[in-house]
Amino acid sequence: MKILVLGSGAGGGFPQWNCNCRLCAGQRQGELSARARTQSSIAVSADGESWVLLNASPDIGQQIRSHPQLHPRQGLRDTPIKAVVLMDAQIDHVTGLLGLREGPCIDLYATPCVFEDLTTGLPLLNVLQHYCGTRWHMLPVAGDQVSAEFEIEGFASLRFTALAIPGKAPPYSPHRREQMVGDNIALLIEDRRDGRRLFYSPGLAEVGNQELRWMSNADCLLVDGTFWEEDEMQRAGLSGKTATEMGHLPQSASAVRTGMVDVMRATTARRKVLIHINNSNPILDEGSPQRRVLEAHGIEVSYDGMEITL
Ligand code: HKS
Ligand code: ZN
Ligand code: ZN
Repeated sequence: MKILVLGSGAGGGFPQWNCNCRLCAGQRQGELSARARTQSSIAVSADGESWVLLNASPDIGQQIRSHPQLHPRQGLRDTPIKAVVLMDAQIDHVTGLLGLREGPCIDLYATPCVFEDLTTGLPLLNVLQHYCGTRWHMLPVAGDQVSAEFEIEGFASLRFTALAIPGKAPPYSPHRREQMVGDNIALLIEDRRDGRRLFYSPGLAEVGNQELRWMSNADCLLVDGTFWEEDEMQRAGLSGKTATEMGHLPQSASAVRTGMVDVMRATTARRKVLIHINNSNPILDEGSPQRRVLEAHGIEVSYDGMEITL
């Protein structure tokens, strides 16, 4: 299985257009050793020819342009992107669908909650009916069904499993205030040819026993790297909200919970990689002490253009 990191940043990317924090300003001035990052999305392939997009970032145009694997090959109009799977309905994960409007009808895989949000609060799919249109593939993760196995046509060797994870519906969602099963999923992708598994979860609010079991079964983890600390945004004067309130488990442990670093250390995955990194996160600075901590535990920080072969 091949994995392309198209974008490794959280919403707003890095540096964020309106942000003058130490990291954003430092990156702009060239004072930090820190790469710019687009908003998160990855592409997965079994054969290196056909690709599935996991989330569709608002930066999709730039992301496709800078990855030759995703360029048209045969014929006048063509794309190797055969399907899109959505992990949630957040703006930074779905608005790239509009950027695919010039192409063929989009084969779209998502939960009932996400299809609902994208036809009500943020009616992207209604809009797309006037362009390429979308073919809906419902992932039955809702109510008491917390996981669903599925296949994607053209990717015969890949076995996908969608897993309900704790999280929130987007701010614009009609049911923002009452969490529902299916608002957020993680994905486990196994290549039947060699049994290798990827666990992908760019927005993970909490790692319970179930999540830890799924993570322990993976060869590669590509998980929520949004915040280093619970009160990172508050301490930098950027926001009043904590990581928990925003639906992201920080990498550091806090008084009340284990952090993502310790969670990853408890697993045996060969690759442990962070994605969806917010502009406020000190791990963006390659010279930071936080980056040394990650290195000491064999944890990688993904970057735009990173390629992983499992
Ligand atoms: C900034 C943003 C922070 C940010 C927050 C979240 C909150 C939101 C919600 C996120 C993201 C970036 N870049 N989605 O101000 O620095 O309230 O539901 O997902 O990508 S979480
Ligand atoms: Zn986000
Ligand atoms: Zn910033």
